[in-house]
Amino acid sequence: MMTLYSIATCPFSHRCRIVLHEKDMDFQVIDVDPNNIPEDLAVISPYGKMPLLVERDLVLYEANIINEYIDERFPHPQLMPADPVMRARARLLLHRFEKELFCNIEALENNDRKSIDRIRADMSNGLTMIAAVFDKQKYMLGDEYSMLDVAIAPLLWRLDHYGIKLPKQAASLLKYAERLFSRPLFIDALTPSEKLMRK
Ligand SMILES: N[C@@H](CCC(=O)N[C@@H](CS)C(=O)NCC(=O)O)C(=O)O
Repeated sequence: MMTLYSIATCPFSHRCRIVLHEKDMDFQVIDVDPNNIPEDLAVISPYGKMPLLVERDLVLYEANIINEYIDERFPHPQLMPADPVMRARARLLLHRFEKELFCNIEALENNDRKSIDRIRADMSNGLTMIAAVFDKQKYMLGDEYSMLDVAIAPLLWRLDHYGIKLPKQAASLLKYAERLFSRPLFIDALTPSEKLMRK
């Protein structure tokens, strides 16, 4: 059985919990205290970060790498596109999410006083640029729910929690977010601490 070591409030761990719940398979999620990561996990996690996936002698870290492994190991429902061109595009977009949005998560989590206003504004601008996509389509890659939707959902869930305000032009993004949040499997994947992040 797969074991995911997760932090209950961590958006990266949240991504992996969503994918585990999307697949009909056995798994366990163990919450780890970020201020007291157990020694046996610290030695197998090179950067000391969660999430961490352990399955027999396989140890994986980095949420997107973990998620692609789960998706390939349990292909139904498939979350990465089957077509190589679409798959490459999906990987590029996952990369851009990290470089342009999720690179700010640590500062948002730490509520870094000096830079927090600028970071919130950058996040708001970055997300507003994506919003136009949802004038024409239901999900990030078209009409099918995919790994791209999994990757962005934890950030959209945390907008209020991180103090990120979106302008009116981003209304279609907020509608899209509600579409993601209403999926029963999305709700199953939330930890009690995440449930408290939104009223
Ligand atoms: N790039 C990593 C980021 C993981 C990450 O930053 N996890 C944070 C929690 S959100 C963590 O483990 N922090 C504990 C620490 O740094 O000691 C991924 O995608 O998995």
